[in-house]
Amino acid sequence: MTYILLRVHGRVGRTLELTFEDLDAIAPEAQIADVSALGAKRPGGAVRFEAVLAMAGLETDADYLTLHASADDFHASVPLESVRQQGLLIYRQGDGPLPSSAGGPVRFFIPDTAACHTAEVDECANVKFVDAIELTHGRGFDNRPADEADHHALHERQQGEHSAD
Ligand SMILES: Nc1nc2c(c(=O)[nH]1)N[C@H]1C(S)=C(S)[C@@H](COP(=O)(O)O)O[C@H]1N2
Ligand SMILES: [Mo]
Repeated sequence: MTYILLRVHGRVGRTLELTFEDLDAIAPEAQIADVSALGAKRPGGAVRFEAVLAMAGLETDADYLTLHASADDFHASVPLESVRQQGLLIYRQGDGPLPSSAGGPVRFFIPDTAACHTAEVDECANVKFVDAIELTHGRGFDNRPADEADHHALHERQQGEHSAD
């Protein structure tokens, strides 16, 4: 499996196009064996977002991180500093890729998030099906649900999708 899972672009030193093998090759110190030990609902292995950022390099004015999931057109933009150290990219289960049922191929995960739509960095920012990470100056595109009604509607839709597969 050598196709590109994740593109890292925007205000970076160089654009990255990462495959499963690229993520797997990142240093063991930056790999997390199982995120369920950190409170994730499903098991999975992750790599520290910071390690990926180090590969890309950052322009000095980059201050927001925008997570893009084109699969279902979901996007979240959060202050870079708030997730820089804690953010994880879940990308594997055992030796294989993360299945879409667990948010794969790549799921962003921030341990200890605030409750949904209570803060810029909330559980809703744990974006599933991430295919691009964009570094920006100022807040990027974000279509997380704005209030409880929108949030409820989103979860109802997802419920429908899950029971359909
Ligand atoms: N791609 C994508 N990621 C997403 C969402 C979504 O609709 N699409 N929903 C978000 C919201 S609102 C929440 S609360 C969590 C739910 O995660 P779960 O499905 O693992 O419970 O995923 C977040 N990530
Ligand atoms: Mo949410």
